[in-house]
Amino acid sequence: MKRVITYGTFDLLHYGHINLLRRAKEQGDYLVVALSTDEFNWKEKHKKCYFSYEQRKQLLEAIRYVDLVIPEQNWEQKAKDIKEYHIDTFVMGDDWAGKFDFLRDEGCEVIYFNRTPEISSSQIKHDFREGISECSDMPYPSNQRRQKMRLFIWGTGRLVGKVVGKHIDIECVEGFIDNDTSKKEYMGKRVYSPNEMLEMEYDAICVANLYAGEIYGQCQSIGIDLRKVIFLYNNCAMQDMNRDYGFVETVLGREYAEIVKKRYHVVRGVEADGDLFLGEETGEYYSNDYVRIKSFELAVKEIRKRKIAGAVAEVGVFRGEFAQYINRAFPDSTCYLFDTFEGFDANEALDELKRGNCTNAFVEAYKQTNIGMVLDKMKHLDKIVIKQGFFPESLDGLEDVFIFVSLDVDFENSIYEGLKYFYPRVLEGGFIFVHDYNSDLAGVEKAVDRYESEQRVRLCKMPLCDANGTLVIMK
Ligand code: C2G
Repeated sequence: MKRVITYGTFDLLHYGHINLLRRAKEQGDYLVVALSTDEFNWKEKHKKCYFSYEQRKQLLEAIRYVDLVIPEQNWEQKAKDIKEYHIDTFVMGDDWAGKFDFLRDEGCEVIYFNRTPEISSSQIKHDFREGISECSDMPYPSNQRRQKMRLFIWGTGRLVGKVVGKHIDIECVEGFIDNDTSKKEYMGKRVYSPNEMLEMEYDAICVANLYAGEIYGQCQSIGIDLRKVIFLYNNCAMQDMNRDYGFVETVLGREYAEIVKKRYHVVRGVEADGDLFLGEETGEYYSNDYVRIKSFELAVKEIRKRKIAGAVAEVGVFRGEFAQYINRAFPDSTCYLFDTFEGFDANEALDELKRGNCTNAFVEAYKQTNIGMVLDKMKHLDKIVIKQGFFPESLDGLEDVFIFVSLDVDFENSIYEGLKYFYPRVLEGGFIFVHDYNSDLAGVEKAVDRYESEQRVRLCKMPLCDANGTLVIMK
């Protein structure tokens, strides 16, 4: 018996899916369909299905080509499934062409079939939203209907050249929009002012310039329907302004929609996926400290490029929110975690309170931690060395060389002692992140200034715009 497998969401089951399943079954005698669970779809594909997993499973099981439906819960399960279900052939639509070739190493044939053109679950949702239907009295086949989509491009500058002709054919463009009313015609099409658009019928407006923020506000104030506006660039800092990627995909197609989706991040990280840290799940703390963690990820990339080896450390671990990323980024490095794990040194805290560098509430809050809570967050436990106590006494004669250190001890004296011990021991190409340098914890910046003047060194410094004003020191 020849066994075949394929994977998918199969939401709003349509003839494109059926074509795929039919051709998949033709490859063998037994077809397994790995159906994306609702959680997997939401977390990994940012897709909200119309039908639940159980409903989609019920529909698939009613199809005569399908012999077994199993859950798809993560991207990595394919190799295991092939073994577990003794699969001979893996099949996908060619929008995934090349993505799963590695499965051939499992001794499995990999086939990509042409997608059935222009139909997709997101297209169906869009059409129903717009009251368009395949069997309407208008005899347009859906691809012509797309060309009948009244699509406008906002912008007449250099970025338009990167979009039109490459991702959107000019014959699909009804016209252009520009605030510069002196522009009347562009690429052979009429140029409208934003206010003129209020009199126009439009299905989609693609903003192809770097003024997403201003244009978003302008649409809001003059009454352009933001549900139909797609920001192709610069679509925002932390929150993607494009609201419905089903609509974006309908207008732009899946491939270009994916490109646009990856553009919105503050920092184009290693994978520019925004919600992954070095390609892995990030955990809920991530979005609270996005810029520091994403900057750290880029520092990790630089350290790895330099191929330097050494230990890593954090002084001032608290609950391990940042230390977890350090440990994950350097799985081969000893990771020293310095903290009392019971709160600040009472004398130093008293001193900082007197100097007005912090408040009682601040001091109290930092007692809420313990070693177990920290270790629970660590991925490479075997690399963790707990150094409990007050710094620098907790060094306890430690000698090592470092490639990354995080100093997050909030108070002047501890930061100063941290720089004094670690800076000379960080290898060239290594980094120190000093947390709270630009914050209301005034002792931190004083410590750095004091270290530079007393040690007569000029540090290579780069302040970050993250939540707590981290200072990056490069060696
Ligand atoms: N498909 C097709 N023609 C269409 C639409 C979809 O051939 N008009 C194919 C897709 O290429 C895919 C399968 O039908 O092979 C299921 O499509 P989706 O539900 O969109 O699958 P997707 O969300 O891309 O999930 O791990 C792989 C993913 O789970 C695939």
